[in-house]
Amino acid sequence: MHSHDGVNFHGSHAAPQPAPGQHSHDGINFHGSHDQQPQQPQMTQQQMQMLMRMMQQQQLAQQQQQQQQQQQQGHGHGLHSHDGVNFHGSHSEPAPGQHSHDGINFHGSHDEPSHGGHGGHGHAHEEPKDEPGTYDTRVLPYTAEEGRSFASKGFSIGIAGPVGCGKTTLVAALCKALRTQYSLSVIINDLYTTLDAQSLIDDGVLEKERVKGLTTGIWSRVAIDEDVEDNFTVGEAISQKYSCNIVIFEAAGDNLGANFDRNLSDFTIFIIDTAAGAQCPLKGGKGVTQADLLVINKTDLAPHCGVSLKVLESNAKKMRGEGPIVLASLKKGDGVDAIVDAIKKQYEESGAKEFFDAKK
Ligand SMILES: Nc1nc2c(ncn2[C@@H]2O[C@H](COP(=O)(O)OP(=O)(O)OP(=O)(O)O)[C@@H](O)[C@H]2O)c(=O)[nH]1
Ligand SMILES: [Mg+2]
Repeated sequence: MHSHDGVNFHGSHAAPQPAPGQHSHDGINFHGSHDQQPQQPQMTQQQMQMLMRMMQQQQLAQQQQQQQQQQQQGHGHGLHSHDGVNFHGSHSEPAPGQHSHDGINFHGSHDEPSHGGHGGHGHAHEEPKDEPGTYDTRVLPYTAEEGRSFASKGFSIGIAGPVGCGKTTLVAALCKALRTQYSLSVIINDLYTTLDAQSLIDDGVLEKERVKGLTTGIWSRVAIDEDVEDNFTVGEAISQKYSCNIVIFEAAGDNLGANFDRNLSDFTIFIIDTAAGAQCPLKGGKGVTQADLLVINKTDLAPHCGVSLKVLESNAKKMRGEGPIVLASLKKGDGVDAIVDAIKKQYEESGAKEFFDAKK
């Protein structure tokens, strides 16, 4: 519902649906309740189109509701839910030919934004606003006891952060730092392009076959933290094909709330950059508060942006408590060692090291 108090405005994006006999707000008379009036205004072409569109939307919402009901009875893909039972992928099976596993392009099935929520979720504007959470209460990685098997998918690192913060720069740096010791692959999410995946290939960071681009459309956040099936499927396939110890997922640039689901990520890294301002971490978002590691990148730019690194870091600490933070200038390679150390520590603690060492 809309509130006009000037502060909170909880938009509901559902199209207004006039009840029979009622008027819509744009003055279109749906059921002719002005019959006695001699000068009934004719519908303009624009009004007709609007009416048609509303009817189509209503029909689509009904279809999605039915689809969702079918899916709830539907299929699990071995993904975990947060309580350790099976996670049911919330969108329909891809049509044959929809996904391409060759080359760098892997089109997710999220191309079309749908009225009332993604693939029938219908929750985007209905759920109460959630809290950014705290580092201490974050969801921890799945353990072997909970069914985490490195045989199906390598130790997974999820890198998220706003557009342009330096995710791909970090992916490239990590590949260079880890590729001699580990079998790696990377999956790069982007809205509509595979530019980042291609640039990693062009830079010779990894062999072409080990780099997959995945397009999410507008569902960039959802693709890593809610409806992760596309990433999960590619992550498993590529891990098994190349016996990967480590798979790195880059999220498409998104907002501060993006945080990887544990099905995708044994170690989550969230990046912000100094140009976003010293207040940025205070705004919260699960990425800032609950990622396993927060990287504050582009420290070299701080003086040019009038940003105090001290204030920025202290604001980040306020939001993360004991959660680790690395200050970095990834373009120059500063901070990469600290990030690699944190990854290796978690690789060991997760049991991945023991698992892969035993296979040697
Ligand atoms: N000055 C400076 N520039 C950086 C640094 N790290 C990355 N950049 C630059 O920032 C720009 C964006 O970096 P990317 O690594 O592509 O950022 P991204 O987060 O992957 O961007 P999207 O995938 O588009 O969201 C590039 O021009 C990088 O060279 C840094 O430490 N300092
Ligand atoms: Mg990128």
